[in-house]
Amino acid sequence: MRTVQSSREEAPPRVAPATRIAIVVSRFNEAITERLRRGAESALRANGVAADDIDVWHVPGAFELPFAAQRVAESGRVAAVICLGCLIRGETAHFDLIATACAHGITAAGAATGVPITFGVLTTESIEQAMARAEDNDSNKGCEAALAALEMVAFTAALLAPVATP
Ligand code: INI
Repeated sequence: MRTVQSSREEAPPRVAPATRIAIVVSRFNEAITERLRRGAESALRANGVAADDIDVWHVPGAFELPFAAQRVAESGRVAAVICLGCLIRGETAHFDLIATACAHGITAAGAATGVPITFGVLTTESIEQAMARAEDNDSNKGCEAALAALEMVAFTAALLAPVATP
């Protein structure tokens, strides 16, 4: 039997050389989303992704993330896409609309393209809660989304690997 499962506790595997990963980051609440981007980039670099193999794209807000992520995934340039954004409930009456559209859109983009697209979008009640999830440590949501992307890249590679016959 071949076990190709990993748990959250296990470190994600280091990537194959020249694995290209995209980060799509929203400019809305930029002070937070730039921290998420830095967290994602350092997690990728720490796991063997070369700086030149990280594509960073910016979009206006979280609502635009699914469209951009799907177009980037369809380009065939990258093994995974990391979406980063920040929605703060207090700042918008349409928080729920944007959050739902964003989450559903990102899920649909991954399903439509077959490219792993991960969700590093904060949905918080306050700026303080958002800051706490964007600090320079392992609880940084960008870091988490980057590690999830690497794990899904390994998952996809394992699915495509030939099965050894006895
Ligand atoms: N976009 C966000 O990423 N976060 C927010 O908190 C936010 N608020 O507060 O409205 C937000 N709005 C912009 C939205 O994502 C779109 O960019 C805009 O509606 C244009 O399509």
